[in-house]
Amino acid sequence: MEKTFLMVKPDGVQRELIGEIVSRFEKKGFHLVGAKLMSVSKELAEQHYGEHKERPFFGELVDFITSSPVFAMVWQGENVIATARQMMGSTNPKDAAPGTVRGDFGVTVGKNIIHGSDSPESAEREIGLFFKEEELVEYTKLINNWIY
Ligand code: YYY
Ligand code: MG
Repeated sequence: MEKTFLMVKPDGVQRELIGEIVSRFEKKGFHLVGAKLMSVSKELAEQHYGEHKERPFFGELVDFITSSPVFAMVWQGENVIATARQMMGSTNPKDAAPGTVRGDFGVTVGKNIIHGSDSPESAEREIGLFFKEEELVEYTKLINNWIY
């Protein structure tokens, strides 16, 4: 089953939105298989956001993501990568639809609450950056029989 990497960013943690965000993905029917509250080092931030290295906002993005703890997660489910992106909403909260995390809680692009992998390749890369294999669990959730 497909897996994705989601992260409540420092603004979401400081604003006490971890529970709200986890709850949305749980209620949707996705399956949490890894999670931790952690600080992001400068090295990890630069690797994670490597695709944006040349963008003007890169320095601020790295400073922001390392400024306070994040809540890193791995979620599993059918089509979870694309569906989680829809549930997050557009990158800029001003364009994000109501009902999405960024649409409901964000105001500005620099503080948009949540990160989510944008493709199967990013998901594999980002899960590998943030989690060791032994930090992910496999378990049966009986409710899955009522989802699939
Ligand atoms: O994948 P997603 O987070 O929706 O957007 P990206 O284009 O990958 O950008 C990563 C991150 O960078 C974004 O969540 C906020 C920040 N950012 C910014 O501060 N200013 C921009 N003009 C674009 C992105
Ligand atoms: Mg992205």
